[in-house]
Amino acid sequence: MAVITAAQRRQFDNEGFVVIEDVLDPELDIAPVMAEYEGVLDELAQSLLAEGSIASTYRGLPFSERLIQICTESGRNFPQHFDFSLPQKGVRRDTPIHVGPAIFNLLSNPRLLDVAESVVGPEIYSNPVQHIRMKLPHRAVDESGGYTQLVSKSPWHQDNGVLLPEADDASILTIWAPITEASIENGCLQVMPRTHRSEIVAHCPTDQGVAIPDKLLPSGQPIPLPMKPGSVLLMTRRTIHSSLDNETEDEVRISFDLRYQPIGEPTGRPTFPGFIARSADHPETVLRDPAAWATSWLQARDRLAAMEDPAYNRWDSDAPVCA
Ligand SMILES: O=C(O)CCC(=O)C(=O)O
Ligand SMILES: [Fe+2]
Repeated sequence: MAVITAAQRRQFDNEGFVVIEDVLDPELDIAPVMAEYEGVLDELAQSLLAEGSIASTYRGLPFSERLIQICTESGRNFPQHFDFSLPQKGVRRDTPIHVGPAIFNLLSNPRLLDVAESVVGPEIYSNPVQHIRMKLPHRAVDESGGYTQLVSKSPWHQDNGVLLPEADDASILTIWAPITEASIENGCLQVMPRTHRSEIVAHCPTDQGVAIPDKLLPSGQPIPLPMKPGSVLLMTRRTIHSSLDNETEDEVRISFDLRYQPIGEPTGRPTFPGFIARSADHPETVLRDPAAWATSWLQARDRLAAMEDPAYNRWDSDAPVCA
C-alpha cells in the first residue's frame, strides 16, 4: 500500500509540496486511461477526416505523434474533447467532455486515495476542479484559438486563487500525476517552496489564465520537478506553482491534476459535481458507479448551458495590482 512516510509528510508540511514515487502502476493504472483516450482520439480523427480537415485518421501512429499530426494538419486543438471537467465560459449542451470509466477509476484509485487519506483524512471528497492536460509542442499549438493552459504552459498561481473564496479555508489537496514522462524540456511542473504558509496572494486575469502578477511573486528559486509516470506530486492549496513550456518538437506532456478534500467542505466550484471517493464513517455513500459519475457531469453541462456563465474566481483585471 502506497502511503506517505513521516519524512514525506514533514516535507509536505514544511515545503508545501512532496513528490511520491511509484504510487500508480503504469500498466495497471495508467494504460487503461490511455486506452480510453485512444478511443477519444480515434473518434475525433474520424470526424475531422469526414469534414475534410485531415487527410487520414492516422490510426496506427502512437498517441502523441497522432495528436500532434492531427493538430498541426487541422490547425486546431481539442483540449475539451479529452477533459473531464467543463470550461468556465460558454458551456453548451454539446460541449465536448470525456467522462469515461477509466477516468473515474483513476479518480477512485485506491493507492491514490491512500495518499490523499494521509493528508485529508479518511472522509474523502473528490473536488470537481480537475483536468487532463496535453501540453503540445509549439508547432502544434493553435495560437489563434486563444491561449489555453490545457495545451500550453500554466502561469504562476495558487490553486485556491482559481477557486471562489468559499473554499479559502477548505483543506484541498492537489495531486498532480504525469501520464507521460514530465521533463524540464517538455514542461514539467515547478514550485516555489514554503510559499504555502502565506495567505492567498492577489491574482489577475491574464491571457494565460488567472495568474499572480510578477511583482507579487516571492523572491527565491523555483524548483522544477521532472517526474516519471506513476509518481505523484502533492501540493497544498496555497503552494505557488506553474509549469514550464514544452520546448520539444515531438513530445506531448500529458498529466492529470486532481483534488481531494474532507467531505463537507466547500469545493470552490459549486456548479460542478464532485463525489464521495472514500468514507470510513459512511461507506454506503461512496460513489462506485462510473456511469453515475458521468451522468452527474452531463447534467451539470445541461444546467450550465441553460444559464449565464457563473463567476469562477474573485479577481478583477481593473484592480490596481493588475495594472
Ligand atoms: O499541469 C500544469 O501545467 C498545471 C497544473 C496545475 O496547475 C495544478 O495541477 O494545479
Ligand atoms: Fe494549479
